[in-house]
Amino acid sequence: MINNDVLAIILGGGQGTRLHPLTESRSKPAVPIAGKYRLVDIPISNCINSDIKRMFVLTQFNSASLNRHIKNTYHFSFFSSAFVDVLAAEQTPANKGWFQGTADAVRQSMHHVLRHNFKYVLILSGDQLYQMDYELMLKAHIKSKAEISIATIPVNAKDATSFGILKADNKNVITSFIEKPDASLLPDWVSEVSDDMKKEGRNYLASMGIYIFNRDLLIELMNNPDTIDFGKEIIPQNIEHHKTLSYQYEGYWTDIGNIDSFFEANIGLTADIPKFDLYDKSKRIYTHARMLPTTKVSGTTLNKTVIAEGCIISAAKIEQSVIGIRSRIGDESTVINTYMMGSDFYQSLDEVNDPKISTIGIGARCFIKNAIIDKGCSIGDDVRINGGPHLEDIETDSYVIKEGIVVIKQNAVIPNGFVI
Ligand code: ADQ
Ligand code: ADP
Repeated sequence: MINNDVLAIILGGGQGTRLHPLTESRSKPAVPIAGKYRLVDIPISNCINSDIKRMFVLTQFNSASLNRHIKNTYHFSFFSSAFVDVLAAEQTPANKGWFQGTADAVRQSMHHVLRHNFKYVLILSGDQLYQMDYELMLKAHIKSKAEISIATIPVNAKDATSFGILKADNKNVITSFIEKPDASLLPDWVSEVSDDMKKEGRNYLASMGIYIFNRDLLIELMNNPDTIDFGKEIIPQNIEHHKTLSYQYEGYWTDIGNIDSFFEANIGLTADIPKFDLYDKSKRIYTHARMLPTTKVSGTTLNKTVIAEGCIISAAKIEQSVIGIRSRIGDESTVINTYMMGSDFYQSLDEVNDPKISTIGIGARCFIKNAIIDKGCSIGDDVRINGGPHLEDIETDSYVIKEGIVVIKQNAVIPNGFVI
């Protein structure tokens, strides 16, 4: 079993500024997605589905919700070597601060990683939505006798400037690589891609930020403390000296590193046939088994809406929205194009009826459009949140507006009649 030779390292995020305010009080891997999962469930599930069962999650800070989620979710047999370990940036005599970049994060974790037996390290990004069989990539890596492999995907010119762009020869060996090229450089970077991809204008081969390194090479590269990032330094500096394979993937893959793409990826789940398939039992996405009750809906018109377990809904209308676990939505409210994350717990009936305690969820007669509502928010009655490009970016104590998307911060209390 070649998979026993692999150890996965999931890069759980830098300081999380691009996903602010969702990362204000939790680490990025713990950000809730798709109504019931956490970001980290995606790469972990891909690993489990690829039969890779030893994983480290590197994160900048140790959030209670991430640790609780991992501990409550990923139980392996007593006799198995499988594990999911969270490694938070820690101060040691040699390292004084946070991870400076992706390679620095791996470097600072090497003393934990090297305690295990492995031949290959699979390095994964923690903020991407896709389902990929890493075993196929590993087989291609071994067959080609490469020392490094990079998963790659054809992208169009508009997206090319946000990624590492590369060229490969007819044996898929990478011959050149540039991290996030300036648009003026793009004409020189057109890569060989299939006719189907050309027809879609996807002429540039981008790195997906998914790497396989042979153990010895990784140890050697991590010995140089001056390189702090894979995309900016390690990859461009090493393709000439170490055979680097491009493993091309053409399935659905999206980077969800900022609020806009995070919102799009979630709302995308409400499409008739979502590009990210949560209903494929061979590519199951795992998460915490919460034993929640069924969702109760009364008097609501539902259209293109995904609703997680344990919700209590009596809204007038919900359209093109993802409604997360334990959400409450009150009478006559309308929710459109919104991702509501839900709540970590239920309030008791006494709490719900106590006027001194804010009720978690959305109250009565609200209108909510183009919003992300983080966990535990209490939105009063008659609140109007109408997100869209007409709104300017701002930040207040209880919400942030980014590119027209209104993000209500975790546990925020929005009073009756409030208008955004
Ligand atoms: P980016 O996505 O811009 O480009 P980066 O910000 O380094 O790269 O993030 C890669 C992954 O590592 C993300 O999951 C991120 O959250 C995490 N990460 C970032 N800094 C970290 C840190 N200090 N500690 C722990 N985790 C950290 C990269 C490559 C490009 C490639 C794209 C594909 O550099 O070449 O095209 O990924 O998305
Ligand atoms: P998830 O259900 O998304 O996996 P977590 O495991 O992170 O969430 O947290 C759910 C747990 O949060 C609940 O079981 C509950 O114990 C706890 N919790 C957090 N805040 C509160 C609170 N204010 N009151 C009661 N329980 C809380």
